[in-house]
Amino acid sequence: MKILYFVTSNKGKYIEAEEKLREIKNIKLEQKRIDYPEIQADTLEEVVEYGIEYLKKKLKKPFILEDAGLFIEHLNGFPGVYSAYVFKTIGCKGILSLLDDMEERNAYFKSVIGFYDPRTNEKKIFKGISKGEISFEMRGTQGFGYDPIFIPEGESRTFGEMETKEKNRYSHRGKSFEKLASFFKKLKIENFKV
Ligand code: ITT
Repeated sequence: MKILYFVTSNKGKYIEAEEKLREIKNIKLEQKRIDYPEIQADTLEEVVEYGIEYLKKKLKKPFILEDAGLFIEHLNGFPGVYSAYVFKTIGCKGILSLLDDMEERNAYFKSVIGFYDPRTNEKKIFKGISKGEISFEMRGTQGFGYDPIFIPEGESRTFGEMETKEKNRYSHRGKSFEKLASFFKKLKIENFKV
């Protein structure tokens, strides 16, 4: 069994990722709480690239990190790369107030995963997007972050009203981790040296 570190402070992310990678029998995902600088940048990709460069000097085993954000069309993509700060300051209620009773509520979540293997210097980026809309009120107690106000396309429930497995079927993270899982399936496990 090979260990793959997931560097994140967010237990909810780890639970969702673990559900997606569980079928890869030879890999065990392990949450690692190490602070890394989340730089102020224009894209999630830049945040992830910087995080890899910082962490590769500290970790001796293969690792992943992930940056995600909520992009609201009517607010020109806000909070986007500022999603964590905005969540800490105004939260879901603040977002609902900004949108007021606006009918135009399209939004999407994006997830960017960075994978790095220090033994081979291999670096990979995997992305996933989930389109949907912002609800008119908070609904549900499952998940984390903006889940109670995001309704994915083709659903009437928010992510906050879904079990992990169901959220993963629609979510940005479900999609990016699906790509990571396919990458591991193709990679001969003997070559995944740890
Ligand atoms: P890390 O330690 O992995 O960085 P984080 O919670 O700070 O954990 P991000 O910076 O990637 O994660 O997330 C930015 C914000 O978006 C943060 O407030 C999250 O709660 C929120 N968010 C990310 N993914 C989400 C999801 O699937 N559902 C709801 N909110 C999400």
